[in-house]
Amino acid sequence: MSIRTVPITPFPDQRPGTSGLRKKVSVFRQPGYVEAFIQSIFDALPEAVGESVVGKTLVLGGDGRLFAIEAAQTVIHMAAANGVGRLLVGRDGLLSTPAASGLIRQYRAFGGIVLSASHNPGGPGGDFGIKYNVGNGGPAPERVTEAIFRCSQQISCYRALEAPAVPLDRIGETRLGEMTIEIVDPVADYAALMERIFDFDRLRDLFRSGFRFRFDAMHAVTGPYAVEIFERRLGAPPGTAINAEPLPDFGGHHPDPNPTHAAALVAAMMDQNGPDFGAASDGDGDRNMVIGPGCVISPSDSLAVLAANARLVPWFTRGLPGVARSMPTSRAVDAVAAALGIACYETPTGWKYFGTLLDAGQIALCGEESAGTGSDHLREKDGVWAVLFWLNILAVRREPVAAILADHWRRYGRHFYVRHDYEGLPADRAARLIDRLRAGLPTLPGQRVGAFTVARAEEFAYTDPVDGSVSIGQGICVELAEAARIVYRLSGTGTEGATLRVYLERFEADPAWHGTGSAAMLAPLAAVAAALADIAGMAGRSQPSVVV
Ligand code: VG1
Ligand code: CO
Repeated sequence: MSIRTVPITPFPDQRPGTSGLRKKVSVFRQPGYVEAFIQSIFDALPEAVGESVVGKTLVLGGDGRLFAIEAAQTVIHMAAANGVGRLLVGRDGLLSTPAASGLIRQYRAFGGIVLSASHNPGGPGGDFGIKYNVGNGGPAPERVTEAIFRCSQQISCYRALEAPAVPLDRIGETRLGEMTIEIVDPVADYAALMERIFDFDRLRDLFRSGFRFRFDAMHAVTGPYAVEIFERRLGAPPGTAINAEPLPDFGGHHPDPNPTHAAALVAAMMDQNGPDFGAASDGDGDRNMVIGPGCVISPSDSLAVLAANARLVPWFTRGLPGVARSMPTSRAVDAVAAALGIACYETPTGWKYFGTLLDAGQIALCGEESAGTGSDHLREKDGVWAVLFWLNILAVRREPVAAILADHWRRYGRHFYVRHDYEGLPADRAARLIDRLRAGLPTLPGQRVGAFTVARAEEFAYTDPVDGSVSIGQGICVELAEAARIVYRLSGTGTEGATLRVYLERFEADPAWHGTGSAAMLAPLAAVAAALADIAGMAGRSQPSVVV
């Protein structure tokens, strides 16, 4: 076995986005592309986090999508050549993103590499991705991802061990050169952690009482987790987890748990004789969609309900020190925090911004409007955990989901919410649209737009309250005097052109309105949002391509 040092020229497009580097599978398949990025991670760490990987433990896993096995072998051979001491790998290369985060923490690893493009589609025409997580188990902060990008632009060679592929299908230890490889059960440690967080006895009672639950794993990574936890440990009937076998192309579907892509689950939940509770998660298992009979729960509302009911869960019996949400997420959780008298932080989009607050103990629960919810139990959003949180609440309260929601809105008011995505825009046009909005910000306050008056208009910038790091250009916010808000930002996870996201929110205290649909309540605001940004003129679109 010998270490090869292979000359390579930089790829210009290796800047990580909102959550790692995501590109088409065909881009990742270019000779040397994966190698250049992985070597850049190893090269960046001494400067970015103060230590190299030499002699350290790393965690490796992914969502099993097409190209994951090839990429895992590349990472393994490069880790050995770069001096990694021990590599913990999920069996068959599988680890959900939250499980990887948990393993990094549990084994005090130096960091981890997650091979996934998360909620992006997979398969030959789909996407692949690589994400680096640091020692707290969370996504590398901006400082680290920028250092990785800088290294990728200066790279001249990578190192890899010349050796045959390492079998990943059997639990246990092997060696590759000087490196120890430990193949671990991807589910066991994660399931044990969930048992420490939630009231499993009560959950078993719930299922014994005949409670009907359906979990759609969308042929992505959470299938084995769902079968083990919901069916084997909690006694939900076999078949509770559907589409539970991870497939490289997610069965041809898009593993994004929203009403559009999980339409069959939504249809089942709208049926008179449907289950009592439904849920789904995404490619790498960090997102969740939760849904009751006849009612889809918006992720922003879900975060607020979890905050309000946190004490029902053993992990949180002493209450929450504080909560956080990403900026475009609705302010439903702010209302709960205010009532509880705890802090509520507003961070830029992306889980990496919650890490310092969680580490400092300033928050214990956080979430994003994009169906991500998580807590201080690890440092990623966590789909199966969020579903267990809801089940735990339902097991204690024994009320229908719709009643819990209605009660929540009566108490805190309802934040009507919707997101409009305009996908596949030419990048230059999308950038011009944002530039134009930015340029117009100073003139907006006081202006009358439709039935609304602009109260404040700004581009969101964030100073991390723990480490003082500053992130700018995080979205255009237009605050309206009528308890409403519009946010515009460009996606940082897409791989085709640009995606404009328009987030619409409007608060209503009066319960008489709470039963009205979001679309109807937000239609006037949507019209104003489209007009203010001149989406038709600037982007040539009269309708969003996705509404969630
Ligand atoms: C999107 C979401 C963001 C989320 C990110 C990663 O980013 O808006 O809230 O953290 O995806 O989620 P963007 O930049 O496309 O809006 V996942 O489950 O794809 O890791
Ligand atoms: Co994800």
